[in-house]
This record gives sequence, C-alpha cells and structure tokens, in this order.
Amino acid sequence: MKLTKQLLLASSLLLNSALLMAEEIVVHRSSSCSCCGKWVEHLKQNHFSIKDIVTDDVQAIKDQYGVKAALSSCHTAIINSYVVEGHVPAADIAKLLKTKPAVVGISVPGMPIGTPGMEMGGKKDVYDVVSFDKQGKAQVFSHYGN
Ligand SMILES: [Cu+2]
Repeated sequence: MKLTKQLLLASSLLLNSALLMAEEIVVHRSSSCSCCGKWVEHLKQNHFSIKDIVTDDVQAIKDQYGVKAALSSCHTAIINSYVVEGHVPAADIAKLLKTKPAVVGISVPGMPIGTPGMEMGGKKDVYDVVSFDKQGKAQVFSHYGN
C-alpha cells in the first residue's frame, strides 16, 4: 500500500535524525576560554550530546588532527571522526553529518563576531564555514552575512 510506504519512509527519516543527535561530539577547550563555553551551550541548545574535555593543551589536539594554523580557532571538537574547529554553527555540523563529504573536517578560522558563542550585541561579521582536507586546503562549506 502507498500509505504504508509513506509511513515507513517517515519513520526512517525520524530514525535518521535521532541517530544524528545521538552522535556524541567531543569538545577540547581550555578552562580560561569563555567563548568556548558559550559555543558548548549553543550545541546543548541544539540537542547535541557533548563530551566536554577541559585541557591546557588544545594545540596538541589540533596537531593530532591536522588543523593547520590558518584554519585554527579557540576550541577543537570531534564528531563521527570529523574535526569541527572553532565557532561552527550547529546547523553546519548537522549538514556535515548528513552529507558526509570526503574532508578532514570543517572550521570557522579565527573568532568572527556574531558566530555562535561570539555574540556581541547585534554586530555580525561576514564569515565562511570552510571544509578542509589533509593538506589544509580549504573550500567554502557555508557562507554567513552579506
Ligand atoms: Cu572562541
């Protein structure tokens, strides 16, 4: 029956999104980084399950996962073997998990104002979320602002 098929499709879609959120994100950040904590709050609000690792040596994690200096930001997170560097919006992490591109991870290099965790009133920088490969070659993944 057509209806049964639609019901099956609907339930498998629900299952997919449930699985997506069940994926744990491991966040490495230093205790002195307040914007990192705010980004973790942003993930919580978007129903991610979070393993929050406070460390004095976030750079060691960046070196381990191949996050080059030009791509780096304050905190480094890992989800489903992907690197999520810096103040990446939750929607882009969901997009990463859904589209599964052949990249090392995604990043918002630096700390643009107006990214999740970097709110400063109504001020918003124009910024890109980039994906990057092992060589550190970056490509625009999402664009925000004008
Ligand atoms: Cu930050």
